[in-house]
Amino acid sequence: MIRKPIITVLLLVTHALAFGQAAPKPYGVLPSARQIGWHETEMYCIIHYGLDTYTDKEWGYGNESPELLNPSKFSALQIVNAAKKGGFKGVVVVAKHHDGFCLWPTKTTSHNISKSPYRKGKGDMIKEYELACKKLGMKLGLYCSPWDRNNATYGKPAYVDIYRQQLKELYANYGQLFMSWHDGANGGDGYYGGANETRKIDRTTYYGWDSTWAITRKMQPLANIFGDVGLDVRWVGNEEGRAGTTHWATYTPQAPDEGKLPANGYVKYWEGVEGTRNGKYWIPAECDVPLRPGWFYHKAQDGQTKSPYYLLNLYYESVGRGANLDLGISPNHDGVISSEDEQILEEFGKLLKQTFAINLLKGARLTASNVRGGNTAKYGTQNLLDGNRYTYWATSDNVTKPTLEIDLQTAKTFNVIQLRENIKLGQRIEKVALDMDVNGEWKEIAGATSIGANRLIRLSKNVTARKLRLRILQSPVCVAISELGIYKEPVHLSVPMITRSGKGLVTLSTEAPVSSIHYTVDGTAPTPQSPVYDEPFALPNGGVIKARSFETKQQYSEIATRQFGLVKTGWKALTPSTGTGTSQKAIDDYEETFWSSTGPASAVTNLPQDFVVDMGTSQLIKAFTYLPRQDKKADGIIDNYSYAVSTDGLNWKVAAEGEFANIKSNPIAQTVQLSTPVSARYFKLTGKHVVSGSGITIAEIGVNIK
Ligand code: FUL
Ligand code: CA
Repeated sequence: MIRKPIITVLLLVTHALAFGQAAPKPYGVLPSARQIGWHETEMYCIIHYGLDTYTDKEWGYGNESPELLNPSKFSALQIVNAAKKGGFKGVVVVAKHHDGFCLWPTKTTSHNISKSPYRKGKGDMIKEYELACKKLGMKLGLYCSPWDRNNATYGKPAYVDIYRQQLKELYANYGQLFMSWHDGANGGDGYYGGANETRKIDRTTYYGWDSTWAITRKMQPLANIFGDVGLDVRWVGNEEGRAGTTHWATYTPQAPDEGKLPANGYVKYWEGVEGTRNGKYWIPAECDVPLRPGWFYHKAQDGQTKSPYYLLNLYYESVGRGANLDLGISPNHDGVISSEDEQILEEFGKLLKQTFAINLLKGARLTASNVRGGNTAKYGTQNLLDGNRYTYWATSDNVTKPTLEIDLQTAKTFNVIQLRENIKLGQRIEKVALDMDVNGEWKEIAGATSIGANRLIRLSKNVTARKLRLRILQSPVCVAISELGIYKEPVHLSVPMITRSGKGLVTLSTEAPVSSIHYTVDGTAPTPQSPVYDEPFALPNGGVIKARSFETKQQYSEIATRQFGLVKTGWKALTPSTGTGTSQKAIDDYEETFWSSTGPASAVTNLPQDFVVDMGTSQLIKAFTYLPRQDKKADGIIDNYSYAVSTDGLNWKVAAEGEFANIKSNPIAQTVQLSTPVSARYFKLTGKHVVSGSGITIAEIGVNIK
C-alpha cells in the first residue's frame, strides 16, 4: 500500500522528463484554495440595511430605537435576486453595522431584531438571506462591525468577548460562508449604553485579531477574511471601486508609523490599491463601492444611482485588474431594492453578458515563439482558448520574453482584450504589449503592467484587424498564461455631460455627435417630449438636471444626473486667507481647488474652526453642502460640524449639527437638509473635529434653496 503512490510519482516524473521539462515552478507566494474560490467569484454585492435606513444616517450613533425596523415588504429573495440579475455571484450581508444593531436574534445583546415590530419580534433577517441565497445559488458572506457604538462595554475587554460570541453565532447558524468581512473603522464617539462619550482603542491589540480570526478559520474554513491586513483579502484603499492599473495580488501591509505592527484599521491603506510586487502574502484587493452615493439608502439620493455603463467601467477597473468588485446595494424603507436600482443592475448584467458572449479569437491560429520543452500537447496555445483558468501556455524556463502571433483568419472588430495567468503558479508577468498588423507593419495598440487572475484592457476606440501579436516584455520567470480573448462591447450612445459655469449657465454636451439631447429640471426621466437642448440655459438657483441623448425615439442613452446649488456669484468668504490657498477657493465652484487653514506658520491650527460666508443677499436656505478636498488626502476633512446662519453677520443661530459619517473612506459631497428652511445672508460652517491633521480644509461649500 505504501509503495504504490511512490511508483505513481516516479512514473509521473519520468513522463514529464521525457518531454523535456516538468511543470513550471511556482513563483512567489501562492493563493490558498479558499482564495482561488474567491478569485473565481469576481463580483458580489454588500447589503447595507438596518436602523440607519430609517434615520437617514450612514453611521448610526448607537441610541436608535429597534422600533424603527418594521418594513412592510422586506424580501431577502428580491434583494439577492437583484444582485443575481446584475451578474453578481454572492452577497455580503451587513449583519451588524457600527450602530451595534443586530439583524439576527443574538443572545449577546438586547439591541437586536427581536425587539423590533418586524415579524412581531420573531424575525431573523440573516436566516432569510441564507435561504434566499440557497434558493438562488448565490454565495453568502457576513459583515459584523467590530466597532459598536451601542455596546456599554465597547473599549473594555468584555466587549471583545461579546464580538467573538457574535461571530460564533453567525458562523454556526447560517450555513457555509464565502466571506467574513471585518471593517477597520473603529473607535470614536457613540452612545455606549448611555455614556455618550468618545472611546479610543488600540487598533493593534484591542481586538486580538489573531485569536478572533482563529475562530473564523475553525468554524468557517472556506470563508475569506476581509481586512486591512488580510488575512485573505485586502481593502483596495478607496471606496470608488478601482484597483491600480498595476495590481499585485501579493501584499505586505505596513503600519503608518515606523517600527509598529500593522493591524486592521492601522495600515498605509493607500498602498492597497497596487499591492506589493513580491509581497510577503497573497492578499488580493477587494474594490468596494456603493451603487448609490452612500452605503445606506437615502431618499434624497434617488436618481443618483450609478448607471450601467458606469458600472461596466468599474468592472474593467476592478475585476479587469485582477481584483474583485464588491458593489454596495441598499434596500429602501420598504425593505426591498428600489425598482430603479434593480433595473440598473439588470441592465449592467446584460451589458456584461453581451460584451463577453463571444470570444472573437475562436478559430484563430496561434503561433508561439516557444512552448515549454516542445510539449505542445501539455503547454501549447490551445490552452488559451479552452475557457479554463488553469490550463495554460507555458514557455521553457529560460524563455521569459516570448511572443505569440494570432491570425484571426478574417478581420475582426473589437475593443476589449482579456488575459489571465494561471495564478496557481503565482503572479509572474510584469509587462506585456499587444500589436496589430497594419499593412504588414506591427503597431502597438495596448499594454499592461500586471495580469494575475484577470486583465481586461479596454481600448478607447474599436479596432479592426486580422493579425495580432502579443509580446511578453518582462517576467522574472517563464510565463504561464491561461486565457486570452478579444471582445466587442455593444454600441452605445454617448451620455450627455452636464456642466454649469460660475455664473449659472448650464451646458450639455456629448463626446460623439447624437441626434438630440432632451432634459428635465423636475427630477423626471427625459423623454422625446422633454425640452430639447440647443444652447446653454440659466439655472442660477440650482436644482436637479437630468439629460439623455437620443438617436431615434426608441434609441437613447443612459440618463445623466447632476444637482446644483445656488450659484455663488457675489459671495464673499469672510474668513481670512490663512494657511494654504485663499479662502475664496472654498466658494469658487471648482471641485479641485480647496482652502486649507493648515499649513505655514500663520495657520490657525486649533479646533473648532469657523468658515464664514456672506452671500450678499438674503436666501431661504433649505440645505447646505460640504465637499471635502478631492485630492485623496485626508488632512483637515471635517467629520464633525455645526452650521449656523445669521441675517447681520453678528448674531448667529445654529441650524444644524452632526457628523459627516464615513467621509474619510468615501469623501463625496455631503448634503445636510435643515430641519426647517431658514432665511439668512450669512452662514458659518464650524469644523469641530477633523479626520486627521489640524485645521480644516474645504473644497466647496454651498447652499440649496430648492
Ligand atoms: C466602511 C464603513 O465605515 C462604511 O459605513 C461601510 O460599511 C463600508 C463598506 O465600510 O468602512
Ligand atoms: Ca486555459
